[in-house]
Amino acid sequence: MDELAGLAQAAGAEVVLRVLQERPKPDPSTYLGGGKIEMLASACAETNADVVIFDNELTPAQLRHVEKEVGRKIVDRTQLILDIFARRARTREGKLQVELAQLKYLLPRLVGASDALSRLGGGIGTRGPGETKLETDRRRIRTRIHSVSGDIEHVRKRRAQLRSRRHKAEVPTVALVGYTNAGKTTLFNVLTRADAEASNALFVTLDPLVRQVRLPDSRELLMSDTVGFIDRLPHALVAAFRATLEELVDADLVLHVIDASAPDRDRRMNAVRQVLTEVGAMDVPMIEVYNKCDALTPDEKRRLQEQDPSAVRISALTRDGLDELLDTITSRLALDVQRVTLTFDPDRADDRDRIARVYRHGSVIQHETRDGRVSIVADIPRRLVPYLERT
Ligand SMILES: Nc1nc2c(ncn2[C@@H]2O[C@H](COP(=O)(O)OP(=O)(O)OP(=O)(O)O)[C@@H](O)[C@H]2O)c(=O)[nH]1
Ligand SMILES: [Mg+2]
Repeated sequence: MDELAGLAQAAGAEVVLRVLQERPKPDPSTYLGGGKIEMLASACAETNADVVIFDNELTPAQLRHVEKEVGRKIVDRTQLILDIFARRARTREGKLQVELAQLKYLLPRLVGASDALSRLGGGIGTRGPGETKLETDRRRIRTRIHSVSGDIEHVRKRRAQLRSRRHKAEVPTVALVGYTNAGKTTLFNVLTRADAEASNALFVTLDPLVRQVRLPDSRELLMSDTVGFIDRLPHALVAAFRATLEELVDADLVLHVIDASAPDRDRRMNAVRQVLTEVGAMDVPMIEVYNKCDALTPDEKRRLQEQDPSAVRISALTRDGLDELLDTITSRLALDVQRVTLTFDPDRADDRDRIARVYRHGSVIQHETRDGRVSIVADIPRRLVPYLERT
């Protein structure tokens, strides 16, 4: 319920009342029991609530029933999350992805519900693609889904091209993932000296950002920050954000950023792993990074250490543990430096290209030309040695 309240705030609502119902399972047609609905209706009247938000997904029939009985706008968890995403999306790609998810959420809810269209994008902030399209029929939605999917596919291809160009540059990519509010952007900013927006609200970051990280002795990597995850992330959203999430599958290393101070830490970690599985990113090498360790009591710190001795514990806020984190990243990516002697034929174009890359990625100790051969002694990141040696 706390998380739901956080989501409601992120959508611009103020929480005035929380209601729980305990029953083995929801009523298939009315969702809540009869007494509970009456109680909810009068509580809404007393507190002047405009909207009732449910932590679950309601069927169209349940939704209509509750709406009629309570006389308030009803929003379910999925719609709430879609609404936040709609408010936060900035780039064209982000907006397209959210629109696709909203349309897919809407389509099955159109059946027999003449008022359903007015629900399109109608969470709290009402920023969806809807509203202006009240009269849109199902066929037009299908057409729109088709065209948005096409646009997203286009973006996906362009991303793939960018990625392969990056691969050619032989600079490894590290992707930050984690539950929303875990501190990904804060860590990203500290490591890349960027100033992306970080804040104590849910789903602040939607559009992926990639920046360079330069370490001492010319080690170099690209870091990407992206959308956070949440428990029961609407499936339509995961599907729509596939283009964004595919960046993860292609990363050389994933940092799973964990809010170590969250009371429901394990549940959140599992939610992240589930999304990673869904987008096929479980095979990418991963480091679990426990962030916000400054907010732990000494006792909690000790327990964390005992539970997982190999975990990296940091605080992006106080910068504690960042050196250790960088060392771990370095060794996992084989960025540690190795001294090698390489010889090249400067008459060959591919060798001239290799020489340029030795200078770009390594530090050259000695450069000699003898009998038309170039011989270079250099310190080079271990992962690049196979690329730079003559074959
Ligand atoms: N105490 C403490 N707070 C932190 C730390 N790192 C981040 N925070 C706070 O946690 C909140 C969320 O940080 P963000 O960096 O925006 O989190 P995020 O994972 O990018 O979140 P979304 O983009 O919304 O998914 C902010 O209020 C940060 O100041 C930390 O090491 N210690
Ligand atoms: Mg963020």
